Amino acid sequence: MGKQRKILVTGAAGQVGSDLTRALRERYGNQNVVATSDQGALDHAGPWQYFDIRERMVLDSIVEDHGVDTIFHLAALLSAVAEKDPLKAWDVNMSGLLNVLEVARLRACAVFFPSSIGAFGPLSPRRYTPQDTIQRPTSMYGITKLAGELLCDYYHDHFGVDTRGVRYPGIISWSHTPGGGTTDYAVEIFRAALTTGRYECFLKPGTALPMMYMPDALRASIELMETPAGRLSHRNGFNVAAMSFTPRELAAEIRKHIPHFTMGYAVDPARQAIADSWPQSLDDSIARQEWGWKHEFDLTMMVKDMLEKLSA
Ligand code: NAD
Ligand code: AKB
Repeated sequence: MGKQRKILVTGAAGQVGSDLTRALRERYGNQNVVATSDQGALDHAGPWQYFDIRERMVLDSIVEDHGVDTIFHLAALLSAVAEKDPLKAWDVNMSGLLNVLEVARLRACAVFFPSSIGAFGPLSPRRYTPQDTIQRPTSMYGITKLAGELLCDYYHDHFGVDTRGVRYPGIISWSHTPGGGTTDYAVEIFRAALTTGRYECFLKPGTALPMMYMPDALRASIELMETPAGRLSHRNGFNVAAMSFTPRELAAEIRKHIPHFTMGYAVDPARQAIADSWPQSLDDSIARQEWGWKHEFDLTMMVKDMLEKLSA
């Protein structure tokens, strides 16, 4: 994004959307970033509006009124919530994305669409899962994320829409609670460690999953959108990696700072089944080659920063 942009963020009241809205406003100016969501707290430092992403005409009028040229489309139902109401998840995740792509096509907007490690499935290689490999997700969330990647490719290839996106790992952050995903334990654990000193984990102790600290996730999203288009062979669903750990390893790292912290396990079979179908780690060499992606935070740095920020 070399030029000044007029940006619309959907899902701006969520875990990623609230931090991304702040980061985009710092970079492009408060008035150039419109924050939207169907509910929750929106940052009022710039323009904001509540609407349901399934209402295409409302989306179109916001884009027209504000002269929007770039949409960061984050509104979605996450994996655990989606599995409880799969039809609604299909509706919100797919109708929402289709509305964004149609408005982007008609009004010449660029689109950022975050996919997920959930777009992989049990037939994908589980360690260092490659960029281009078999994808047969078994959760409704994963199905919508894979279909979303393909739809974004389609709108670029057939209509010339500048679609781009990454497959976020589980995102860890301190400023906002997570929205109902399988990786939420890796956020909840920090508040529990600092308050009660104990956490009951809903995944088994040895469940390895790819994770990323929020500052890296924000940078990945903005840097991809700012990359000159000519450098990109892929466009959507870039693997981006930072760290990979199990609940047992995360607890051990937290214990280095809070020695009395203890963790028990009350495994949720639904979320465990989803986690067992996802990669344990990602190969993100394509993102590193094509647009210079590089993570900054590893497990040690992330845990230290999380505890400092939450304590403050
Ligand atoms: P979240 O659940 O915290 O926030 C989702 C936001 O979407 C909320 O503001 C919610 O109110 C809004 N929303 C839901 N339904 C809507 C509707 N019908 N109309 C308008 N808005 C609606 O999710 P998040 O963690 O911030 O995730 C943001 C995006 O990143 C999602 O697309 C998610 O799939 C993707 N992602 C997140 C993670 C993660 O670990 N947080 C990992 C991989 C991918
Ligand atoms: C979830 O667990 O649903 C998200 C994700 C990894 O997509 N955090």
